[in-house]
Order: sequence, then C-alpha cells, then structure tokens
Amino acid sequence: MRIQYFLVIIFALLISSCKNSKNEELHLNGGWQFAEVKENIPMESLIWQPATVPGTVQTDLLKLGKIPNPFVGTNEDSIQWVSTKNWIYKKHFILSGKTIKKKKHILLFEGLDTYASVYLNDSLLFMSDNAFRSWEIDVSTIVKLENELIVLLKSSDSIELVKANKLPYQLPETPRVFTRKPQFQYGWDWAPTIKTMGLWKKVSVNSWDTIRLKDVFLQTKSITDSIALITAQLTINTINKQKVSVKITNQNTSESFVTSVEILPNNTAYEIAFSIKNPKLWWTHNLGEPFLYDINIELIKENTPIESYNKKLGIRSIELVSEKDSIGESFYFKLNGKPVYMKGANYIPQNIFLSEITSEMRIKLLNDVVDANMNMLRVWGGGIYENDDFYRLCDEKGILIWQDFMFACAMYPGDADFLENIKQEVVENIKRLRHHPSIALWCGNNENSEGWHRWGWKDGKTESQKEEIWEHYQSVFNEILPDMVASLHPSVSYWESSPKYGRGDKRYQFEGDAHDWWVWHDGYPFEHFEDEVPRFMSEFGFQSFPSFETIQYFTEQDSIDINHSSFKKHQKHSRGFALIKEYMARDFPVPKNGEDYVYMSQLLQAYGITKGIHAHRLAKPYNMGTLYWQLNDCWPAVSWSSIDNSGNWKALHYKAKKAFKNTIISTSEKDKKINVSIINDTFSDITDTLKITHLDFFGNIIFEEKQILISPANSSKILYNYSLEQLAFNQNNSFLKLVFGDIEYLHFFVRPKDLKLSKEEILIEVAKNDSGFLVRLHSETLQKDVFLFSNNKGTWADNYFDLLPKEAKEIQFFTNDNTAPKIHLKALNQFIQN
Ligand code: BMA
Repeated sequence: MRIQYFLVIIFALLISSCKNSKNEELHLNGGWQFAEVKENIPMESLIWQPATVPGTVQTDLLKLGKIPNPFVGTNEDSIQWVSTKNWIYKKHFILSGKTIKKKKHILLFEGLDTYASVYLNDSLLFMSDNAFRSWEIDVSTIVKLENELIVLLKSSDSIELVKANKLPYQLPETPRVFTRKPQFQYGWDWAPTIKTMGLWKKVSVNSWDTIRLKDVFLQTKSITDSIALITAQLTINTINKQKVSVKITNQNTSESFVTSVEILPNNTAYEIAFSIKNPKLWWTHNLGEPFLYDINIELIKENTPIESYNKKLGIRSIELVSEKDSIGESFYFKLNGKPVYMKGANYIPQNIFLSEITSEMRIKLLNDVVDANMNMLRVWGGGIYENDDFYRLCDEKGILIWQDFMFACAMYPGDADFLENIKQEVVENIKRLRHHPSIALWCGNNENSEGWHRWGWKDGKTESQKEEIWEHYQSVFNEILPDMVASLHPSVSYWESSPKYGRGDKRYQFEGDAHDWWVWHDGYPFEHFEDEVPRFMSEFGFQSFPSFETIQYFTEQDSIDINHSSFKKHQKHSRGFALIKEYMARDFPVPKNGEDYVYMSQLLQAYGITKGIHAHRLAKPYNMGTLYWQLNDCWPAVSWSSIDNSGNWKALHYKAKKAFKNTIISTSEKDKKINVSIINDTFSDITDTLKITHLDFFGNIIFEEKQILISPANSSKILYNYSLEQLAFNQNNSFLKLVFGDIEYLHFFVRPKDLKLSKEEILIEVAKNDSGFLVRLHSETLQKDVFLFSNNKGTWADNYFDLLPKEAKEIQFFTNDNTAPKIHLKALNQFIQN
C-alpha cells in the first residue's frame, strides 16, 4: 500500500539551539502505602500498610485480610464502613540525575476515585472530583531528585450531602447523581453497593525537554474504492518555537514519509494529511475482516527520535440512519454504506473492583462475544468508559460498540461547576476513544428521559422545579454532549437517550430504539416479544441463576442450596425469585431440587430471550437490531447475564450463539400454518435446499419434503408454509426438523412443559483426544435441552442442546486435565410428568 501526501509542508530543517533527547515516562505504580485518616493523629503516626496502584482501598484491605471477601455470603454489609472513612496514600520516588535535568515534568494520574487532594513535596497540586477524568499537572518547579507524593481521598458521603442540601428539591437517585463515579457502585439490581476509593488507574511522570507529542488522532475524511483520505491530527506541546520532523510510516507496507512542521508554544494542534490507495475496509467479524492498518507516527528533532505513537487505523464509515418513514422513524446502522443488522448484548464492567479486571478477562469475554456471533455491544451508561485495551480488542475482533455516556436512570444536577466537570469528562473520553473503528454511536444516557416522563420522578415537585430539572437535562444531553460529539468525533452519530421512548409511549414501536421490560418487570409472557417489535431493541432481558461453580463460591457450600442465606445479598431484584418462579410455571416444569432449579432457570432465560431474538430478526428490516440485557456480571449473582462472574456460559449464551448466526431459520405460526423464514444477514443471496421433516419423538417420519429456495441477501423472508391441517398428528410428541444448507432449526408446536418427552436413557461414551475429551451421546428418543457438566475444569463446545432420536452427537470437552471426567447430565425429559 502506498501512502500519498496531500498536504506536505516542506520546511528546511533549522538547527535549534537546544539539544533534545528522548522524552521519558516514569511509572509510579509500585511502592505505595495507605492508611485510614484519623482526626488529630499526625501522618507519621498513622498505621501505614502496603497499597496497590492501580487499585482501591477495599481491595487493599481485602488483600491484607482486614475485611472479609464481599463477594461471599452476606459480607457485602460488613465492608460498607470503608467508604465512609477518609484514606491517605503516599509514595516516595526518585528521578534520575539525567531525568531531573529535563525542562518539563508532567505528573499524570489516569484515574482517581474520586474526591482526592494531591500533594507533591507538601505542595497541593490539585483536587479531583471526577473518576472518569485523568489529571495532568505540570510539576516542573516542584519536582526534585527525591519526592513524596500524597493523595488524600475523601469519602463521597459528606460531599454528596452538602451538594444535595444546596438544592431546594431532591433529584431522583440522590446521592449518586452528585458524584462522577461509576453509578452502579451505589447498588443496582444486579450489583452490590461497593463505593470504591483509590487510585484506580496508572500514575506516571512524563519528562521532556522542549517538545512533546502528546496525542495522535488519525481521522478518515473520505473513502472511495480507490482512495481513503486521512488526516493525522497531532497534539504537540513545546516551550519554544521550533521546527521538527514528523515521520508517518505505514507498517503494513513499510512506506513512510517525513514532513517538517513548525511548532509554536501557543498552539498544540497540527494536521498532516495523507491518503491510502485502494483501502482495505474494516468490517465486523461476521461480515468480513476487521482489517487494521498499523501506522507509526514519530516526532524527530535533529535526527533524534523524541517520541512515537503506534496507531491502528480501521478505515470504515459508520452511520446511524434515523429518518422519518411511512411507519415512524428508522433506527439502523450503515457500515461502509451497507445496512447491518446488529446482534449482541449490553455490557457492564466485569468486576465492581475495576482495577481487578485483567487483559485476559477482557480477551476471554470478547472472544465469547465473537463466538456467540455478536457484532455489537452496548457499553451501558451506569458503568465506565472502558479502558483502551477493551476498545483495542473490539477493533481487532470486529465488534461494534454502542457507547453510552456515563449517566443512568437518574436526573443530574446542572450547576455551572457540574456542567464544566462533565464537559471536561466527555471531551477527554471522546478524544481518547474516537480513533477506534469499533465506536459506532455515542448515546447520552440510559433511561433518564424515560424515567423523567414515566417513573413518577416529577411527583411532589413545583412547576418551576420541574422546569429547572428538565432544563438541566437539556443542557447536558441536548447541548454539551451533542456539541462535543459533533466537534470532536463528527463521523459518528449522537443519540440522546436509550430508549427513545419508554413503553408507556405509543411511539415505542415505531420510532428509534426501545427497551422491552414488559417482559420481566411487568410480568408479561415471553410471547410479548412477538407482539410489539420496535425498530431496534437495545434492551430486553430475563434473569437466571449462575453456574453451580459460582453458587458454590458465594454460598461456600459443596451442594447447590438455593435457599442459602447468602442469596438475600446475591439476588438484587426485590421480586426476582418470584418472577423466575412465575415464568417457569408458565412454560417449564418447576423442579424442587436446587441443582435442577438452577438448570431450569437457565433454560427458561434462554427460551425467553431467544424467542425475542427470533421475533426481532424475523421483523428485519423493520427491526434492525437486538441487544439483550445483559452480557456479563460484575460479581457472583443471580442476574440477567448470559455469562456468569466465573466466566461460565449459561444456557442463554449457547442458545444466543445459534440465534445470532448470520443465517438462521425461524418460524412463526399464523392461521393454522407454520411460516418458515430464512433470515440472511450476509450480503449475498443464498440458494440451497430446505429439507422439512416432521418427526415424532422416536424419530418416525410423519412428513418430509425438500425444496430449493433462494434467500435474498440481507433479508428476512417467509419462504415456505407448513399447513397444520394437512396431517393428523400429536402436537405434544412431534416436531419439525428444518435444514437449509448447514443450518438446522427445530420447531416445537407446544411450550416445553407440554412436550410429552420420554424418559429413555442417554448413552455416553468418552474418548481422550488432543483438546481434552470427546463425548459421544446417543438416544432412541428426542432428548431436549441436554446439559452436560463435570467436576473437572473445562469448557464445552456446545451445551443445552437437543439430541435428536437415533442420531449420535459428539461434543468436545476442552480441558487440560488428563483424568477422564465423570460426565453428569440433565435433560428436560427427566422432569416431564407423562
Ligand atoms: C435496564 C438497565 C438497568 C437494569 C436492567 C434490569 O433498564 O438499564 O438499569 O439493571 O434494566 O432491571
């Protein structure tokens, strides 16, 4: 690939009077100590203990054995005192003789949680009030060879109280709305209350002489088949006017060019244009290759490299198409000019202790996302703007991100200080994330607008108070946020609030994105997903119990005791257990034994949510996306997640994987006919044979037929009808097996509890192979929702599947353990009363 230059400014290289050497970065993460602040006790007399940075007070206390593990039993309560106290951190550090001679020293805290006063060598540097911002301060005149850094962290409780008392009314969800920190830490219907405190991101000192390349943003300006026009926007600091060289290298081809730029002290923004010929576009993994160019940008002064950045460049266009149409208002994404159906889930932080999330955990979770054929995640507004690693992995793996700003289910203050604080927060986070091709949308908030209009938040407030609260909402979500997105990241759309309209509003079904909580919160049956399909479903969900491993972990019991006292803490939804039981009784048998109940709760969740996925996909292109609530957990709990906190896939994740495939078969019943649809998310027509076989549960054929069909590109179409009147058959003990190419779908005529399944045995054979063990299953009768498990640590290639009568099935058990696993299994057949 050849790089061409559109704007090459050629300056003669001037010989500068000052000598440059490489800029330096000193990490200040190790060697911290912390202590609880005690009134009237001098610092040196406090009880100092080792601290981890990045980290939190709570995780440090846990490591020291000073608090019990809050993820276990009912311990959550016994650690609440921690966030009511003030804490102090200190670190001694030395700059080398060479480093101290540099002219500029910038201290950088990438994240402070939350109210911190930072001192260097007894000078107060700054006070922080936003965990979503980084703090950078010039310490050139304060730093010495030997230094002491102190961070005093104040409990948010008293600060929030003061702020709340200043208002003549109470904002919904007070007090969390006053503090810019992850909102779910104040407790959520899937999260414990743990308000962490600490230095939750890295700390460093950056030392430089006269010039520093602070940031690079590669912006794709336009794309055609033959050329992509790119600008490299450089942020450069200098202390004097000087000329430098900027070298841009396309590492894919090793081509590079050098241009000379004049840098001025009163300017930081510089732009260099270049182009890439015949650009290879970035695609989501399900539609192509998430191709990334590897671009190196280097600042050079007198032949000495000063600083360099490696940037991955994904060339793609993304557009939210929200246009009035004959039905209402569309809501779909165009990637590289093509409408793309979005399949995925809502993402929350992987651990309430954010600094405990490792790169391995991110890799594993995002691999699970790709494995389940998801092409979009929504980073939900009550968590965090994720760290760079997360988005880098999404870029590489071809996952699009719907990015909420961090506001959820509340009304926020609107005083000048608060507005300025969030402006800085959004500017910084947009700038940090805008180069990622995975970012598809910036969304203002989660359910704030719906809450204001529908959840009784206006009750008891005067007209002028309501006006003021709504004005504050407007300033944030209809002024500051869209203005910042438009100026800093104009190639990506802004969406005010998710959902656009709540379920009390008639427009729910016709305009924008929607959250269907009729199912679960309002107790509607799963069939409701089929009744009011919106244009884009950005949330819908149902709870289930986590894996046996997770339950054993937090109950500290070997057996599965779902009545264990710890469930009071690990089920955060007040009606959660009752709702699970109510829905289970509608569609499934309700077992008494704990293990069986856990299994059934997972089947129930998977049954309901995949019913929703199918309903949404069938309605394509009216509906163009389905993101269920929620992908993962932040601690071990009963929740809406499809992957539990130990990383185990619940039944939903296995079944979502099938329901999210690019091409699926789906069915709908109308006028005594089963309509068979093929949903094709690829950009090509598919011609293949549809094989329809109507079988009883012992494999006897009632009817069979074959037809060659064409499934048009990017469509959902009814391609076949199966009349229920043409044959006399028992709906309770037969099913349709539908096969199109390599995809298969089983249609059942009645709900699971009404299936007349037979209690035959399943034969199991286990054979060792390179990846672990191959498990071969065989049964004379249909076995529904077969769940395999073992005490050996490992993962299953498939689970919670149907085993067809007289058709053997092989399932891989991936494990490093060489001892033959004892395989246990459950199947729905075991619970049916015939
Ligand atoms: C959605 C989310 C969360 C909540 C979930 C389940 O509305 O936005 O606020 O956890 O519902 O209740």
